[in-house]
Amino acid sequence: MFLTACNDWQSALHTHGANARKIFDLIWTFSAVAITTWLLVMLVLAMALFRRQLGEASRSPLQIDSHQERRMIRAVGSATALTVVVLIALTIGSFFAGKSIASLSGNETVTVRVTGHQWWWEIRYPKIESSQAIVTANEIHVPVGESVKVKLDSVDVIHSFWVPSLAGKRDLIPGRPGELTLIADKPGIYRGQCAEFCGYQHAHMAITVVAESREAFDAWRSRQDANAITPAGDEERRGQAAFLGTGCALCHTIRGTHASGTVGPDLTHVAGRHSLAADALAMTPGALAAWIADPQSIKPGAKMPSIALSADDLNAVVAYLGSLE
Ligand code: HEC
Ligand SMILES: [Cu+2]
Repeated sequence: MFLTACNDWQSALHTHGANARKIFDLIWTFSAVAITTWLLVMLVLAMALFRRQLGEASRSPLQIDSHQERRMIRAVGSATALTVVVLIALTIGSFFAGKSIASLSGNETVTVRVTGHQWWWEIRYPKIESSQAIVTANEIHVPVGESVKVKLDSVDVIHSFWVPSLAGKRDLIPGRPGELTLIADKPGIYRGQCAEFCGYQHAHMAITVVAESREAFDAWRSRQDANAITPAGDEERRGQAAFLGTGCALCHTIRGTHASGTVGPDLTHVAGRHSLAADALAMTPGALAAWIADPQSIKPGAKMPSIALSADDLNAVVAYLGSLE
């Protein structure tokens, strides 16, 4: 339902938030001025060529008409002055757009920390009164119409956070935290991408923003707050044992078990997400199995090795992870 309503889910020209709208206005202003200038230049060029054809060129270039010379100096002088005025006007416009984007910050109701990793996004919601800190990956949930502070950092190389329908770009620089304010004024699923080349799988480093009502957001948050469910059936129990026994736990955390690795995404509620591996795959049992069986064929170079599991163990791990909503 969301997706059909939003084929404009990743476009700076289809804005769904105040921050993105201000940038959109600036895009239009710059484009309009540039197009007008180009048309005027073309018009003057055409006039000049036309006059040349009419015979002015047959006059000797050495014969100077001082009256015409003065007119030309005046014309070129005014065009130069106009160019300077336009440049200054655009600079001022850009300055004020930046200022009004900055003025959006200050009354955020939700804070989320986004940490860039090669090639996925770690998402953290700090502790609030009613809930502990939440860690998830590649998917940010926000309440519609509320200001959300996004704090940005990276643990390896420079990445760039860009969800064009909602806000402008901001780099994630290791050791130099940045932030931006994001407001979604319509429920929906918005896609974003890393916008700074960060290595081999840069193109497979997408992020999803789910904008939902305050009630749905609170419900999501309290689901995330809970530890992972205890496996209910035999298959899931076998899957959990295989997960904990084959090294997955060295890199992944599942709260409520002894798996507490932090190299890869937190998997406590992995099945509740829309996608896998930074939107490289949709979240389905088949995709989950394909990813675990051979992550290197899906995202070559990804920091998860292919681990040999027996077919039964693989199915059991998929059943277990698939139950972690
Ligand atoms: C050496 C560390 C490491 C080991 C061991 C490891 N993983 Fe991963 N895993 C990662 C990293 C890093 C990612 C993120 C890859 C990316 O998106 O680029 C990942 C991603 C995943 C994802 C996708 C999560 C998401 O939300 O997108 C799943 C599921 C997963 N791993 C399951 C497993 C299972 C099951 C095992 C054991 C068979 C395992 N991993 C072993 C590092 C590891
Ligand atoms: Cu990146």
